Amino acid sequence: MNSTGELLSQVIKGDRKSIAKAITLVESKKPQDRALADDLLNALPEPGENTLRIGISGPPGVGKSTFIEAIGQKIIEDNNRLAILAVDPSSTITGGSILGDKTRMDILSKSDETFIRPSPSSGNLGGVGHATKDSVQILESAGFSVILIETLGVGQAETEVLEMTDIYLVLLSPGGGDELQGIKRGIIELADILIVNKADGNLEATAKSTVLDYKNAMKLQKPRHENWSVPVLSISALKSKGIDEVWEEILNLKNHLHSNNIFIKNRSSQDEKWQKKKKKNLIISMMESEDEILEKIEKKIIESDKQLLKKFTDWIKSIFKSRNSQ
Ligand SMILES: Nc1nc2c(ncn2[C@@H]2O[C@H](COP(=O)(O)OP(=O)(O)OP(=O)(O)O)[C@@H](O)[C@H]2O)c(=O)[nH]1
Ligand SMILES: [Mg+2]
Repeated sequence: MNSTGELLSQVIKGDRKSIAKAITLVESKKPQDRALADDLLNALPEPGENTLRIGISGPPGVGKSTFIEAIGQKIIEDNNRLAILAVDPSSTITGGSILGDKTRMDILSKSDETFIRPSPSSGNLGGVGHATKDSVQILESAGFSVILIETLGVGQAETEVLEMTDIYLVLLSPGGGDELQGIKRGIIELADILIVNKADGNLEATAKSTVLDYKNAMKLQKPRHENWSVPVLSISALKSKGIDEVWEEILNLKNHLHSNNIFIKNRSSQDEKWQKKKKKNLIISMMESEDEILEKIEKKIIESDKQLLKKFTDWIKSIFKSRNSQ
């Protein structure tokens, strides 16, 4: 059996080391790994519809990891195997993974039913890696039924996570408008469930009034899914308060998406976009890795029309120049 086949069978058996190895392989940008990664991805079983992919977004320090630790335990109690992709923006600097989250997810990191994958965000602000959706597919093949993806609600991250999840949660702090919380207005419009965290101690009353503010704001807004009005809940992730209610709303929405055929439509349009994006990235990385590509085009492909060739080459060069100067 070739090495990809062996790796795949270990992944399907749920072997943790092999799952980690497979994710590292699809994250790799080395050309020799890319071919193996494609083999692996093509050989993975078709993802089933009975899994749930949940995006968790919110400003830095709002309590996303603490919330995952709390709701993760509920998810496991409900007979799920749970995988967490936590993309850590600070690891961009060290290139490594997180220590903080290991301690913030103390119980989950010791659970046999949980797999936590902290990924460096590779300079991608907000932190969704180029391989996050492929990693989800690997995790589902390994038998994980709920996948949580933690990201910052900044930059491109929110739309990228939206394009690879079934349900999108946004966490907010008590008090302060969106601007004060350092997040874009847009992120609230994308939320399926809004959660005001840290409703404990002397922030509890502020959290309650923040919930009312957001409930009022949501009334003016068209929900992302037909006949789904976005619940606004207050919780304390630290004290595990209100967590059951969040899980209940997640399951309500899951049923709503399934019974209205939205779930499957959403997934297939996401797959289509992902494939397109991967092809585009492949072309760009080929162009970038192959220094002489423009000369090759010049010599081999468009030899017949020198004028056209010059225009084409200048155009490509100008694109790269403007990209590099941004
Ligand atoms: N009082 C209170 N503090 C909380 C709560 N949830 C999280 N915190 C605290 O807020 C700080 C940040 O929590 P994290 O869970 O790391 O927040 P995060 O959103 O994952 O942070 P980043 O990943 O760095 O963006 C920690 O000191 C937590 O203990 C809560 O419900 N109540
Ligand atoms: Mg975190």
